[in-house]
Amino acid sequence: MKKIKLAVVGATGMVGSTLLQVLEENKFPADEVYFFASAKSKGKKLQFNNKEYTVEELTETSFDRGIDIVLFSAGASTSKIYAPIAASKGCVVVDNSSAWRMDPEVPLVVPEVNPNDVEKHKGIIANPNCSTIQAVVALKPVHDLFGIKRVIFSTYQAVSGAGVAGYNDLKNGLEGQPPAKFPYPIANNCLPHIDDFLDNGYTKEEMKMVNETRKIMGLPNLKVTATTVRVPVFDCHSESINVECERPVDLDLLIKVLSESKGIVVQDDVKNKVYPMAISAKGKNEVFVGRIRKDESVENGINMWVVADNIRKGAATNTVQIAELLVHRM
Ligand code: 25A
Ligand code: L14
Repeated sequence: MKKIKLAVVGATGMVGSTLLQVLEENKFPADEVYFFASAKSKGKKLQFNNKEYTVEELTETSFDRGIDIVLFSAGASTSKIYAPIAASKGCVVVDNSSAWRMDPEVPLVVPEVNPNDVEKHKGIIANPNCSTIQAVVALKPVHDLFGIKRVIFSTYQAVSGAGVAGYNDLKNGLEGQPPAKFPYPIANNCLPHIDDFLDNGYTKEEMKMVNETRKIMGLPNLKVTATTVRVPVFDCHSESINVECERPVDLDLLIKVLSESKGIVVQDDVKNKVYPMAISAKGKNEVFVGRIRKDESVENGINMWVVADNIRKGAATNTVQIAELLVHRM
């Protein structure tokens, strides 16, 4: 196989450090690795595969060394500037930010759903929003079996989605301190407000779920709506997903197919109080699905409860899986 030179931008962040862990765990076949972050982290030491690396400051010349794949997790403003520079130097960028996701030239990929879209890249591939990734992993088997017609997402999102600052707001808030990142206390509270509000009354996070679900699933006209809520949980997003299908639903068949789907673990045994929970999904790469039942208020309706580690499958794990798809095609 070709020798791979890999770089990580934003290596010191919450997502970046998990990227390093997942790369190690998956034995990603990199022969050379480089780590970049902002000037603030320049010179910081990182351990990777039992070797010490020094973090470099990201600059316009960072990629002038024959790098094959760059994983970006440094926020949208950094990606807007530096991803095209990396691509122009011959790198393939896998970008974790919201900067490029809806660009028609940029594939938006969840390997369990649309793996072949990676082949359409022109230098940049986008990693979807965390809430969207776990949702489409669960929706794909439903769509293949019964055809999805309308989807309603209601999310219960962890503070780790907002990075170190979000984490600190919950930790400090539980000790009575005022928030620094969120507009109101998150301790003992639920905030129906993730990312900025738009003119249509929805938040950007809600519209990411709507638009990215359509793009990843290749269903541009899918009827879909979302309410996204920040809850006082450190790690893992939980979601209630209500689906109306085209065809009659066979629940036993659905549960069988979900159980056999790659990347999904079904936890659905309510008699024994078995259902997905944030505390059990933490640190895992899979999407956990349970409370699978009919919505009897409509024809062909289903309700599901879907939980995943937002920093793993919602960010780092999905990014590494995209990079693995690229390596297999090199
Ligand atoms: O705009 P977006 O796309 O919506 O993304 C906004 C934010 O979302 C996170 C990410 O935060 C990003 O900043 N994010 C991105 N994709 C995500 C996803 N899929 C996602 N969250 C969830 N799901 P993050 O904390 O994960 O990562 C921040 C990293 O970005 C580096 N960075 C920032 N600007 C950069 C840059 N790198 C290069 N060039 C730039 N211009 C940033 O590096 C970090 O690695 P750093 O050097 O700024 O951070 C150094 C160290 O400081 C610690 N730290 C930061 N804040 C605090 C802190 N420690 C204590 N308290 C703090 N308040 C960091 O942990 C790091 O060790
Ligand atoms: O668009 O604050 O990927 O929980 C994911 C985490 C946006 C913010 C993205 C959060 C980010 C979101």
